[in-house]
Amino acid sequence: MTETTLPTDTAAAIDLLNTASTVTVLCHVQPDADTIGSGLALAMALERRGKSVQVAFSAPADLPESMGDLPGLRFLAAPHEVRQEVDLVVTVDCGSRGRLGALSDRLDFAPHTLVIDHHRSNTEYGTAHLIDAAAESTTAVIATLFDAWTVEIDADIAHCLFAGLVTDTGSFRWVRPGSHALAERLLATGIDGAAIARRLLDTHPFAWLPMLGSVLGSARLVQDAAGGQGLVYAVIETADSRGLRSEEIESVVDIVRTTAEAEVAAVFKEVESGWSVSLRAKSTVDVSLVATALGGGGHRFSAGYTATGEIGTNIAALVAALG
Ligand SMILES: [Mn+2]
Repeated sequence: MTETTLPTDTAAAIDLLNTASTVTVLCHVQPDADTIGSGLALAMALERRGKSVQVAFSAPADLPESMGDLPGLRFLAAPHEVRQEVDLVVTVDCGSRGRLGALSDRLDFAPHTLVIDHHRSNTEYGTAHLIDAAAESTTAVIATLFDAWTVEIDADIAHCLFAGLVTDTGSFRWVRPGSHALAERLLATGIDGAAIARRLLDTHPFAWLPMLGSVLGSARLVQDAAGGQGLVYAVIETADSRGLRSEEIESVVDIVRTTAEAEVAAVFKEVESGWSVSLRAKSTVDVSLVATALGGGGHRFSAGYTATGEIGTNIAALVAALG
């Protein structure tokens, strides 16, 4: 391989993007800043190359408020507005087809589907794949793609890429060599990294505090779970989350997972269909395997799944899956 030869998957991805005239970029349900940042950055690059592009996610109806100042929001389309047939569908940060929700049918109408992701559990459901399970964020995969595709990373694109990088690395706690170099490149475009991080990660309404008091007050430690390494869990019932945003709900696991006595943390969030469960591990347990066994997926130290039925049954099932 010479220096100018691109990896096969990168070259194939660029070929698909260059060849298409109409593109739909799909983000995952319950979108986070990585999937939205990736989608909007890709849309801006595609528009510059003369493509007609839409970005969408199937649920919930509204974009999380904390992402309301990301550049490129004009590309977002409501699910019913998403074109049925396009030359290319790209999914970003979606480990499985199911993560697309009701928009997964758009994969069936497209001659080509490109999956861009960093989930270890990715099921490779496209016709082409650009997956780097070692990447910090899907926006980091997109940055590498843009370099190969000679897309200039200006401040607007950098804002979107930084949003995914800062959130998926937990404010640069889960990093690897190169993570800070990418952050430096993005910040050098003039974006306000502190303001972006504050809005995405460090801004909650006052009602967040009493919710935390109630939910954390009922957390439980199961010391003999996970082979004696311990499980700590908390339950967020509908009554706890009333009037709060997804940002407040998603924040809980980041507090619960700091428990010294437990390798694994879980937060059970009551949703319409039952429970949405977030799992975190520190260093020894691979929660992507646990989540996959329970019908979900994710990363080695951060994963999730959904479940129906009684909370007690679900806690018992998780304890059993942890071994
Ligand atoms: Mn991600």
